[in-house]
Amino acid sequence: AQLLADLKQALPEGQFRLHLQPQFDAAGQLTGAEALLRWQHPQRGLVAPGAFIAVAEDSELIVPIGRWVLETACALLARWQREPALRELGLSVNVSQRQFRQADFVGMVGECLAASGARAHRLELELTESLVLEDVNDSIAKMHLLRTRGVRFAVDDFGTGYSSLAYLTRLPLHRLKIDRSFVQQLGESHSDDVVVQTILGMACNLELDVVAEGVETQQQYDFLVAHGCGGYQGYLFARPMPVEDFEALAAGQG
Ligand code: G
Ligand code: G
Ligand code: MN
Ligand code: NA
Repeated sequence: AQLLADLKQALPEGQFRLHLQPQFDAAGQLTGAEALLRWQHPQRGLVAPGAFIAVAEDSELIVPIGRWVLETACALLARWQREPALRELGLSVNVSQRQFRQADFVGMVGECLAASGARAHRLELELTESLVLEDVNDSIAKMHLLRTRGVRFAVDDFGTGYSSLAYLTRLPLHRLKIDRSFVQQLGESHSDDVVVQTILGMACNLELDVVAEGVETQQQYDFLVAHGCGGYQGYLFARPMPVEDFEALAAGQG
């Protein structure tokens, strides 16, 4: 209850931050980042979303919070457009189920893009399989509308859902993000090796890009490179970091 009361204050008090976790291609080039929400709590310090996203979702606070995340991400993209070292980078934003089901979700994203001047194709929205499947027709309709504007979509935590694969071909997708639970034991667990190789093969056939999440070891990375994975995110490369640190990293790479 105290958490909920504090959470209600967090947005008007300006206590939210975005941290960015870098993403790389197979050649080690920085390609962009995933935006990860953090709450700078006045007493508790920096709080990770695991501790409050569910509460925000249950209370519908996730709707204004999710809007703040998108506005902030679009403002960042617009600023990056003016910097040679940053202009090619993409930014991925997590979307919650309740936020996505809002009747005006498509319009809200459009407003964030228009107000900021961000180029839509630099923005990627991450949807989980379970979010998409919970109402496939609504999902497909909204995704197509946004896709028409240029916005890209990734399926987050891919492989953890119990979906039929048929739906994948009906969605205007750009990337699959291989869930880190499959990446963790690559090279040690035969079944995880098979799952990851299968996802990579399927993505190739469907002409989708892939990002492996939670890459922590050289062994995992070597396996993924050997099997043709194109995108990488994980502690082996970089942890989520404040925006300034990410921009410094990008400037150093460029
Ligand atoms: O670093 P990590 O603890 O940031 O994130 C934990 C979980 O919180 C992840 O599943 C991630 O998808 C989710 N998450 C992080 N940022 C956001 C956000 O801005 N919106 C939503 N809906 N979920 C987020
Ligand atoms: O569920 P989603 O994929 O949106 O959330 C990403 C989550 O994964 C964040 O909490 C982020 O901090 C975490 N994460 C990113 N890289 C790694 C990693 O290499 N190992 C672990 N254990 N977690 C990671
Ligand atoms: Mn994600
Ligand atoms: Na994920």
